[in-house]
Amino acid sequence: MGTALVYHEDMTATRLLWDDPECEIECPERLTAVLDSLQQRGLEQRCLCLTACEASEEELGLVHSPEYIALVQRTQTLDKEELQALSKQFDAVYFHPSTFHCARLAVGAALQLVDAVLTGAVHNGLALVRPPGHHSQKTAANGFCVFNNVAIAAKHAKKKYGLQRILIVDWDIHHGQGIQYVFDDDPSVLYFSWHRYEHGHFWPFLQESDACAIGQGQGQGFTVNLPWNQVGMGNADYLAAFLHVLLPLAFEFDPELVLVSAGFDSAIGDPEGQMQATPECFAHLTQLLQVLAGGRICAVLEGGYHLESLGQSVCMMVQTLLGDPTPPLLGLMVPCQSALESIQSVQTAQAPHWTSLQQNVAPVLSPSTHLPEGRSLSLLAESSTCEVAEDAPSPLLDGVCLRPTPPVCTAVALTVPGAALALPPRVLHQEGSAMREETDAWARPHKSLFQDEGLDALGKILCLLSGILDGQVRSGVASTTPHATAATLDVAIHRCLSHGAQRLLCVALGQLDRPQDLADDGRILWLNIMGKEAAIWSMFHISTPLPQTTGGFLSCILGLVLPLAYGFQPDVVLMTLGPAHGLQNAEAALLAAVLRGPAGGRILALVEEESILQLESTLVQVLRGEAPPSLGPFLMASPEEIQALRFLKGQLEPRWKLLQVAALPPGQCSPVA
Ligand code: Q9C
Ligand code: ZN
Repeated sequence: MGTALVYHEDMTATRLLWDDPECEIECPERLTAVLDSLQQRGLEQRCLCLTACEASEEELGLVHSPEYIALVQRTQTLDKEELQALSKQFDAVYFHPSTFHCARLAVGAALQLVDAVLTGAVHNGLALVRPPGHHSQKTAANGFCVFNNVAIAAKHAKKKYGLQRILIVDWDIHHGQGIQYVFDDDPSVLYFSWHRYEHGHFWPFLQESDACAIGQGQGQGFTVNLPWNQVGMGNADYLAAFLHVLLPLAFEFDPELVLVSAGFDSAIGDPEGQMQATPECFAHLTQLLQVLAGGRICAVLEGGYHLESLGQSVCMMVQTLLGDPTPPLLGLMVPCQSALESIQSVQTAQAPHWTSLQQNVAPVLSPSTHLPEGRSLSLLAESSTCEVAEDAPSPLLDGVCLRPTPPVCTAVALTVPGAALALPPRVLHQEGSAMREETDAWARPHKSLFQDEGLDALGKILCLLSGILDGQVRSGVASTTPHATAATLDVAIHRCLSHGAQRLLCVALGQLDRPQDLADDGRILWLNIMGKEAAIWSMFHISTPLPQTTGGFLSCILGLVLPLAYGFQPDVVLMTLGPAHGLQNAEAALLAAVLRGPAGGRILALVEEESILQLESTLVQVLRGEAPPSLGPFLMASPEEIQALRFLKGQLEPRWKLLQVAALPPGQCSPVA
């Protein structure tokens, strides 16, 4: 099992044969640049490389008309003038004598990838293709696209494997209107696209790209458009879109397969998109999608025209598909006002169709907080434009981030004999221990650690924690002895601080109080998920009840825990399952999987002995990058759960801007000028 790369070098053949400034950016070097970066970083070698074959006419016919297929076929024998004349009949398209062959290979590559994933040959993969596909339609080429690779792949997955729910995530910076048209009335395909829109002033200038286009008939609610109305959207904006729109819907939809229309013209440096998201952002977007559909992700290249940015972004995605931890996301984690408005417009348009959105909309500012002219007297004045913050990293394209993987991916330190019998590769069963004097010194304030095997367990945990802090080990799972979980966590926190950790995120489940002597200086973000009442002692000391429904649990993770965690940008995460933590296996796995993101994969899971036997192997799997098990059927959050979350979010929003989902009152979609 692993990651597939599907490719054929013939796809570099098609190219523009005449002068056309609009089309010249879709060039063969796009593919060679991507392949070079993958090779340079040793990533191609780690994938299962498959050679693409041409799709059959029957397969093309899943989306395209026989007449259109015949028209593209005839371009093989046209001369340059004829090709140019035909190209003019379409919007932003060029044909080349090799176009038909390349476009059939592109579809074939997407289908082979779906086959490899759905037969279980690989977990996930990427098809590197030209021409791209998401703009092409039943009877028309459009926007460099000839056949609709991803739409055909979705039809194929439905037909050949009987899939009933497929999610398509289109993160290319253009609206994939071709995909939208194919599945407009089809509730079995949830199509999500974000795109540069500028109130209809950006190509392809369509009213149906706006948020209020939600699908037709049975398909209402299964088209999700998030229009960006300004350029300059960055990591925080993309992350907010995933946490507050895409992921709540995706979990409620519960897809069996995720297809990604993976265009990287949404990344920094791209001349088309003019956005600011860094390549690392695509590692995080990928990792967030990996918790869906058992990790079955098929990505297919769409746009991406800045060769350096494209190469780096693809590497980030592939490395994440391979299971490596994500690099930290840099920059201010503050979504801009325009992004918040866009996000709210989608929430408003989609809310009638999705339980998770009806319940998740944050307290909308009351009318009195709006100035007469409709501008918000908002809490977010600091972030009212999308310009890059001055202290944001300089256009990172100079610094090549190699994301070295430590030899030991995950280590396990256990107190229970018999656990950890069969560990997967690159997982270390840690036997080593800290020096006895050191362990004693750390344990001294805690009586509970001197009982039973307490000191032995602590010695192992200290050794594992040193490994994580020094970078020899990426992540770990450790068990604590009975009644000693709180004391162990206390020692672990002080150990991290004494090592020089600048920011430490503690997510504590069950009966664990915040250690008494911790300074409230912003170095520790303490989040307790337990009990009945939501409570806030400071912006860094928060308690929220553990929801009892899947819907409530997801709202808590996506709407509260992750916005706080990404906003805090911790060096290390301590996730602790203490007494009476009440978490199901699948919930613990999901939490661990998503908490790998904010701290570059540096996470230690401390689990009380009682739970370790049933949790150990699942936690190890997700920390290595495998998908968590399904949470089971989606159950609506209870009113009490929603109320608690609303209260917390309202209180915390002034400090933690990724929590914000409401900006202006819902705007109506207006006709394109
Ligand atoms: N400056 C893909 O990315 N030209 N197609 C727009 C606006 C057409 C993009 C001109 C862009 C097509 C797959
Ligand atoms: Zn594009």
